[in-house]
Amino acid sequence: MTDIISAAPQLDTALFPDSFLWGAATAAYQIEGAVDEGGRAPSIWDTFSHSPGATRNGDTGDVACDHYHRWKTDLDIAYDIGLQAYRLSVSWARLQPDGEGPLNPEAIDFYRQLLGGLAERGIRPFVTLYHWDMPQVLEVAGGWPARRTAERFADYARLTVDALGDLAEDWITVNEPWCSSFNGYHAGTHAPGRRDLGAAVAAAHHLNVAHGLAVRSIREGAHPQVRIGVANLITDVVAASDRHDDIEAAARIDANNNLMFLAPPYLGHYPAVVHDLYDRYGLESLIQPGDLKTISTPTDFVGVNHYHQMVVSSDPSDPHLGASFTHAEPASTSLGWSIKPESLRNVLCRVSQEFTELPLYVTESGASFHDETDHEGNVIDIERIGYLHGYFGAAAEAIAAGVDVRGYFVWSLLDNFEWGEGYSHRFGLTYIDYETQTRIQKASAKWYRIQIARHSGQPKYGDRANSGIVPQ
Ligand code: IFM
Repeated sequence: MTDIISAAPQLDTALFPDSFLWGAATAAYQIEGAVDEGGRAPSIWDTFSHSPGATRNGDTGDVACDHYHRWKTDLDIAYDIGLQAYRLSVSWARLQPDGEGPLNPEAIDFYRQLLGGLAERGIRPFVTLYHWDMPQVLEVAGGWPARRTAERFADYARLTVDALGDLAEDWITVNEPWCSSFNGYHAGTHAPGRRDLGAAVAAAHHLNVAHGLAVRSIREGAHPQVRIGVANLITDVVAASDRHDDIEAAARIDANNNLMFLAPPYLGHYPAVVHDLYDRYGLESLIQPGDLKTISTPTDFVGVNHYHQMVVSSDPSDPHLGASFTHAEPASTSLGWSIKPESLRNVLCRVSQEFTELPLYVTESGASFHDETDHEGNVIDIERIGYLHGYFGAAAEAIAAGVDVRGYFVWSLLDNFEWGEGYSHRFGLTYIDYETQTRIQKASAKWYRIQIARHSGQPKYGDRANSGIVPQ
């Protein structure tokens, strides 16, 4: 293993600023399990994953990585890798099982322990308030297509930051609203599994409103000084050719996937191309006076989740966007996504040039493979090392071009429940044997530890030497 890692390509860590944060990310429903414990109520993902045929192999998050019970082990792994920052999400269905009213004290206690464990290990938390596990009761009441859900979310956000904001200074309101709205309410491939484009458009606008209302409500709460951002999935969209119809098709995909969620918070409007697509599905009539001001309430940083490049062709047979796409060559992950590092550089440069001068964090980027243990029990994920080497290098290129990239959270710290794909694709730096819940640091985790140590030699946040934690 050591030989393999030392033969692997190494990052030029001098290209990253001294204060650069080396992190990894997870999300509650993907790792916690314990869905019936601690006063948690069902979320839309519990309902969806238990619906026949909804996920690959009928997989659910019922147990997942059992992180709810094994969080100390997992934080020790994070520490051992040398992570300086860890992005996690808190579960709305755990913290506020009824979708309104006071928070659940057992859940507060759990997350206070978890955040306290990070503090002990000198790891800076970035906490996401909504990574897709809305209480089912709110979906029954209308879900994201109902405006009231945005108001419920703002209340939950404020109560949560009031309860935990002394332990975490960096908060992310909503993760990837494109997935929640269009996968959840139009494609039906994510919870709640609806197939109604009008509902998806309403969900998209209300997720944007939810973000803005949450920023305001947090600022009125007990910890107004916390730093706040939203994490969008930003895809590098390119036209398959220089033909006019392909370029127009790419613009429509870009409008749907990127502009609908990037323009309102930073530019304060929906661009004409978004209105052209969605006014006939009710967008204009959903926008109430003051909404765009609310959505563009100032924030402190931008979360960029990025995975791949899409190559788009005009496709008149597609009734939604008149477009079809392939994933860019040359290499691909187990999900068929391209491994094309310049796509990360492209989106980082684009966000800073076209949308905002706020600091950027790569809040997710990573690659799935069908990792397996070898005869010695090791997981030699050379492809993932190649991916990380390329994508971190692309972040360095963006930094060299003047983009203020402050950190990078590898998706993911652990193999986990990959939503509709269940457990069939592994994104982790850490291999999970789901039968035994054994954790094995993959070669990529060991490679990452070396890069972090080469860059910094010591942690950037807290004082690890005095933490009292002595990991194995
Ligand atoms: O696993 C997901 C994560 O929850 C959100 N962003 C994309 C990842 C990989 O699909």
